[in-house]
Amino acid sequence: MLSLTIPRAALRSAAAPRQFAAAASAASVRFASTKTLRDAVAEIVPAKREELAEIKSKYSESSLGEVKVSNLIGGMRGLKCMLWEGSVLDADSGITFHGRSIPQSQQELPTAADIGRPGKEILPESMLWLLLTGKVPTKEEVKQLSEDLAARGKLPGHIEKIIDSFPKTLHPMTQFSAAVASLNHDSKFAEAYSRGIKKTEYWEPTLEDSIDLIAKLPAVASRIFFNVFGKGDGNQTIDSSKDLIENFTHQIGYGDSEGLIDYLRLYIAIHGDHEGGNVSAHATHLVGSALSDPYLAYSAGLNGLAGPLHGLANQEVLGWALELRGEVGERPTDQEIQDYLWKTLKSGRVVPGYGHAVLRQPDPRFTALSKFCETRPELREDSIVQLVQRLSQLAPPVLKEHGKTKNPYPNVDAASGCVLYSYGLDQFKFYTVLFGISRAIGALPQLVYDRMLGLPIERPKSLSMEALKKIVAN
Ligand code: CMX
Repeated sequence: MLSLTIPRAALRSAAAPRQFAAAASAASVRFASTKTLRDAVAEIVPAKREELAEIKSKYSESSLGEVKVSNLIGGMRGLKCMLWEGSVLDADSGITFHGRSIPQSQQELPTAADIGRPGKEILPESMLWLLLTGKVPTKEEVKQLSEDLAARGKLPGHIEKIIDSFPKTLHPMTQFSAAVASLNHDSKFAEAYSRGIKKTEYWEPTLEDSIDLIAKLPAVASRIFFNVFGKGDGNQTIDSSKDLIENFTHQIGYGDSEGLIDYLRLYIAIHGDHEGGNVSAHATHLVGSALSDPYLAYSAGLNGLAGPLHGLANQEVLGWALELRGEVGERPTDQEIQDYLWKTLKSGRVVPGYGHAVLRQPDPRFTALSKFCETRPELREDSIVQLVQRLSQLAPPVLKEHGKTKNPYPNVDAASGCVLYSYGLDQFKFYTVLFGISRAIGALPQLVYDRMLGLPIERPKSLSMEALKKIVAN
């Protein structure tokens, strides 16, 4: 198997930026006309810096709206106070990645078939490239990136030992976040920083760490999966001719499910970025702003993702749907579903998978996953997938009548876990870990942007109620 990766020895030595460049050009030998990801990112640096300098000089004093007390006590909803390059979320039309909607991304970004693998869905590698560079990669560039990730994917022995020492009863997300933080043992950013690297060069080892981390997340996840659920082999077997998700699906023991492999490619690609204000993205950005290395920053993001109002919701949705079936049977009537929705709401619980802090229409990610289900006979006929679809019709009127949530429509989590379950991946405590593999391809590119643009440490102003009252009383 031919590896295109940057030579490990060069990287392990936490090379100076010049060496990163040299290593990267060695990686580009195979496809003479094909850029490495590092070169593609380096290309955009001058223009991005110029763009920010222009915004600073022309608009620093322009207002983006007033800050109301309701913003301060209401979770900062709607406050425009963070720069985020990869994606923008519109309340009605949903997410766009560097201006491309999910359907446009599905049309434009290289798929598994484009790099000679079975499957039709977007490769997360393609999405990563788009998020980092703003450009659609060629098939060759994606193939090269896929091979580079495969070459970086194995875990160091000390990390395996750390993961193996966790009790099986520890939630997989806690294990995931702790293992990711421990990977900072080999952080090239931390090493370069302690050597005194210049601020303008921070982005380079940040990029190296980010790519290393994205490459290793499947191995961390599959080791946890093996230890907790006893499936897969825990050995992180990686074949460089397979893409990231195909390798991962093999690692967790589902490599013979072509449907699940393709579903996971789509799932990981479209869960990657959802602009900057969501908890996992924001936490990564916030912690990274203190110049914590990408491992520490992303570990913080994962801790946020593990919350039930955020990434844990996909696990909650499945639990809720199974409870519903357990109570009223496999083929509930519409009335039984509506009654169960009311029962949930009246008991003071939220209906998981519904509502959103920004979106005010059905989540296009939910729509994309639903469309995937429509193309697959094995899913179309599955009772839990059918229940998801019926809920998406029946829940919004109930939530509207309930009158609390500003968005009564399904979000991505309404479907994501249930499809995994249908494919036999029924270890639902693992679902948020899958989301965590994905969110890295959005949150880490922003960390590269943060450092490319020299963004400062984040430090908003807080007020006590006493201080707040003094201001508003005047
Ligand atoms: N079921 C019942 N009540 C809901 C609700 C739901 N699905 N969604 C919101 N509400 C309630 C809120 O709890 C809030 O009630 P209180 O005023 O009593 O506190 C009220 O409606 C207003 O909330 P909102 O402004 O519409 O929503 P928020 O921005 O505060 O919260 C979210 C957004 C996603 C946390 C919320 O809709 C929710 O809890 N949904 C269920 C969990 C879920 O699916 N999370 C996944 C989101 C996607 C992701 O991040 O991965």
